[in-house]
Amino acid sequence: MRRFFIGDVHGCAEELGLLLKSFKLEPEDQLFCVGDVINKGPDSLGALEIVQQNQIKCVLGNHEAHFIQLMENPEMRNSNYGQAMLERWRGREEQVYAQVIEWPYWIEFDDIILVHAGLDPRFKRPEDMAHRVLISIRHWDGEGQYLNTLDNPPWFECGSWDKGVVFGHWALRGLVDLPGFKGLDTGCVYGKHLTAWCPEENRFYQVPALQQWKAF
Ligand SMILES: [Mn+2]
Repeated sequence: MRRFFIGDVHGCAEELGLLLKSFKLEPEDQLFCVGDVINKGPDSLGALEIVQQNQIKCVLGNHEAHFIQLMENPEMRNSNYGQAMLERWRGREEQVYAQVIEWPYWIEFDDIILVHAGLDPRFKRPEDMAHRVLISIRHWDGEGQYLNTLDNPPWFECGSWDKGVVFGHWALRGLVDLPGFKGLDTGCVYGKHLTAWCPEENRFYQVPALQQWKAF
């Protein structure tokens, strides 16, 4: 059995298909996405379809969490902003909602924690951490208030955990390959790469973006 952890897809459905092919999958293999499967890129519905067809287990990214929030709050949903956000789903937003509402904030294995953005350095267990930290942290300010202040150190330099942490969410930083930390957002939607990591082989898999889908 091999596990494949796939970085931020952001609607790059074609690249996701190519990446899956490169694994040369065997029946026992298991597939996981680090969240932010949707938005920004050319084909979010297509990406979600591939996730479903291949039984890829996903954790929530900030983009899915925001979509859920929009769907669950009538005042947000009915605003001009909300309507514009929902238009991209072409009437299939209920179906998308039914899919992403099943995704957890993290998945824990014997040896690995999978989470979209990262962990709160003050705690050992994701159960004890705020959801907003799990889906949006990059830099650690010491108290969990400001999660993206560039002067502060990356969260993974501020704590230690018993298990390896696999995450995404940080395209600007790109691939993180440290003992115990694998950061897989390599900016496919920005014209860079879609990356996966297989712990059983300790190997990265990458496909180049077919084009730059969004300005960096
Ligand atoms: Mn993200």
